[in-house]
Amino acid sequence: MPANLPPQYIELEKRYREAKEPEERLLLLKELLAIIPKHKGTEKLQADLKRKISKLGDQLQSRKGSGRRTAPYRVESEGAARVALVGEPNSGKSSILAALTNASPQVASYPFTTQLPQPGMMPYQDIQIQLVDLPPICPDYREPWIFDLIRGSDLLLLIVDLGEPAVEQVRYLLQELEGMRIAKPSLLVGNKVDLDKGEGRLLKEAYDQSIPVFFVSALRGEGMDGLPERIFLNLNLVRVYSKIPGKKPDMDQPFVFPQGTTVLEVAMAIHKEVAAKFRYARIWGEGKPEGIMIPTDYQVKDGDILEIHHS
Ligand SMILES: Nc1nc2c(ncn2[C@@H]2O[C@H](COP(=O)(O)OP(=O)(O)OP(=O)(O)O)[C@@H](O)[C@H]2O)c(=O)[nH]1
Ligand SMILES: [Mg+2]
Repeated sequence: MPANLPPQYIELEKRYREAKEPEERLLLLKELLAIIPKHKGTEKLQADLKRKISKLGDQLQSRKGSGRRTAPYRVESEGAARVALVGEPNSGKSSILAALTNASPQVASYPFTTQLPQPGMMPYQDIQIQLVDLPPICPDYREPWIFDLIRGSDLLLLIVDLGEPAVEQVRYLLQELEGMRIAKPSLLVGNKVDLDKGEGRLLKEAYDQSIPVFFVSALRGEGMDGLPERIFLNLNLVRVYSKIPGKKPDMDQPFVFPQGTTVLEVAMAIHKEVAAKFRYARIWGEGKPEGIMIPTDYQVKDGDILEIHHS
């Protein structure tokens, strides 16, 4: 083995040798190829990796019941919305997932710790929002399924390490997303603010006009308390509570809709039959007279209590 391989490579190779599942071995091989220094001295090794990748890829392809191959990459949707955690290796994606949700992903000081998508549920007041931790985005390592999951999300958290050049990380992430034709509402999360020596300021100067920037330390908890609210506000959702005429409203389980949803669409979502027989609706909400009648094209607001009358 050439003597000039970086420690991450050695570490990753050790994990490759220990890995048993072929799917995991294939991922690790691809990651090895992604991080191996590209120069003359490693050409033989690079070719070797490519050969192994192609062989293992073929083996997996030809396996019976190939559903097994894709299953680990699928994530069931749950909760009011899906938020994807996107960032370069080691930026702290998994640490943020662990801090905000019930999930306990693997966190480690070496890159490429996360290899499969890992969902977790983040409570925000009376709703749950799904966060999906992903493997890192980095050159030469573009698994299509990672971008499929990003595409299927409602919001992206672009997570950068403030201990490293931060503007460059964002530029790179945005370039990768654009390359995959992905344009999604995003928040910029400058993590490891405890290690920040001025990168945060540069990040704000460069991006705050276009993408809201927040600083946190997943490790120390700094700024983490405010993150669920930031996420909720940027999802542009409204929570609506239903009330049966003559009864108290059900304040336990809100219905969640995108901003701009009309009262008729709410009725439709609650029950098609209700919508068909819709007569009128009353509303209890901030700044409105109690129980005022509203037109069917009224756009519901966060916190509205709706009483739908039907025939
Ligand atoms: N100082 C400091 N270290 C942090 C912070 N957040 C995470 N780390 C450390 O950074 C390293 C990487 O954290 P992970 O959460 O595994 O990063 P990741 O982005 O999921 O990494 P990959 O899965 O490899 O892409 C770990 O050693 C964490 O303990 C932070 O706010 N401050
Ligand atoms: Mg991770």
